[in-house]
Amino acid sequence: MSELYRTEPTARRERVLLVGVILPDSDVDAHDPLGELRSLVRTAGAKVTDEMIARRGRIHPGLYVGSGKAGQIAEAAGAAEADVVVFDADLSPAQIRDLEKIIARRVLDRSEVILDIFAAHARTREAKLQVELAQLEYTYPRLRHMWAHLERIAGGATSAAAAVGGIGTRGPGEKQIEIDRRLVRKRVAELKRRIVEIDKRKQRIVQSRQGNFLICLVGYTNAGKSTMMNLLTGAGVGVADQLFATLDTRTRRWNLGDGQVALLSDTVGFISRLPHHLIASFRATFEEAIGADLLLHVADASAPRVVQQIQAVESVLGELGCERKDQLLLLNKTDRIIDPTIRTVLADKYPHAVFTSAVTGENAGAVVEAVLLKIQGRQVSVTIEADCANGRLMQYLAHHTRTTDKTYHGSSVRMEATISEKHLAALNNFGKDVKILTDIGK
Ligand SMILES: Nc1nc2c(ncn2[C@@H]2O[C@H](COP(=O)(O)OP(=O)(O)OP(=O)(O)O)[C@@H](O)[C@H]2O)c(=O)[nH]1
Ligand SMILES: [Mg+2]
Repeated sequence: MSELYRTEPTARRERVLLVGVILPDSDVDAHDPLGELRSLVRTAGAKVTDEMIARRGRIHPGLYVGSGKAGQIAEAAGAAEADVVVFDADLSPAQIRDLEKIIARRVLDRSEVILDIFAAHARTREAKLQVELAQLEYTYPRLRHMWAHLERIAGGATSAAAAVGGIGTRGPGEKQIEIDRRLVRKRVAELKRRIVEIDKRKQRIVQSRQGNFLICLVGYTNAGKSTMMNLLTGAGVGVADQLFATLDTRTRRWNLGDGQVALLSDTVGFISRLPHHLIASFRATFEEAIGADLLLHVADASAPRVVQQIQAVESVLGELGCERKDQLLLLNKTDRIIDPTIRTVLADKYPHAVFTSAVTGENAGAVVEAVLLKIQGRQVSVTIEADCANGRLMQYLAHHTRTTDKTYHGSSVRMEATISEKHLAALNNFGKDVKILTDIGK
């Protein structure tokens, strides 16, 4: 069944009508409610030909929007010569089926578009298996309804070809109609088994790195994580002005100077309302974040919805059980902030964040310093008296202190040194071979 997996983008650019549904408690961008869905659909390779907004007091259980609105959507789709109608919502398979009957075109929801992009961007075997599982679990029940009345839709759509390919059909595709439910269940079980193996292997890899300080870049998709990885480590990983450009994690050595080395990993971007199946099946990809000592949260400070994006990332981190991890917020893309008051507002809201630009390198030094501080703790100046005969102690001091003055008295040495609080505390392990005489940094 693996040959069913297709990642080739379709040759023809499909025409899409976007539909946003605003409910009283909707948290959408008032200026551009469909902005994110538009980017998603474009990233999936389709062309947005028209957009509509429906305001409702509550969701219509059968059709999501009311039947009058569904009729208007059908008319607008016809006028825009749209092949597909994409809703900025998560629709049930039954809602999709009933909407398709009225609209006479393929209807997709937001999660299916995200899954479609993941399918097109998955490169490694591991990422492909994960996407396939998520699609079989999420898209398959929806596709089944679609095939049942496909012929009628194909007749009604502007292009019959459009109804059987393109956006939302990558991955387990049109041949799916021939697959019986039992086989799908078998395949899902098989994929889950293989993904558990991948997950275990990944956990072993992450564990084998213990002893190193593990840092993981996390953040909203397109925030600049991969660009930041390149700036900090010279890794040369792929960067694109696209949503979900990165689907595979990379880990690189990061030399922070001062004798300090860490491992830095890049990860899949997050998005608000990330399909639950994706989080579950991409767990192995998030293993880096789960096992990290420090999360570097990269946010696009030039995005109008940066605050909501930061919240969305925090909520996904919560789902992964990472909410209590040590974090450092990097407010990236400062070179694109036009209105200086935005910077002031953000600085007020996130007083511990570092403003930076992965493209111009602004404040890269401050990022390194902030990370060093996280790794080593605060630096203090002290006078230390140590027994020179203790070789291990001498080595420890050479490694973890910067010394400005040293005087020898018999078999002991007295040094004026700068040391991190963490390393200073660890000096207790050397017992009476070492004495802290002054602690002037506190
Ligand atoms: N102007 C500006 N553009 C940036 C900056 N950082 C990243 N970009 C651009 O933003 C786009 C996305 O960057 P990526 O590094 O691919 O973002 P990402 O967070 O890895 O995105 P995904 O892997 O898709 O989740 C690219 O076009 C980058 O060149 C920045 O500081 N300033
Ligand atoms: Mg990336």
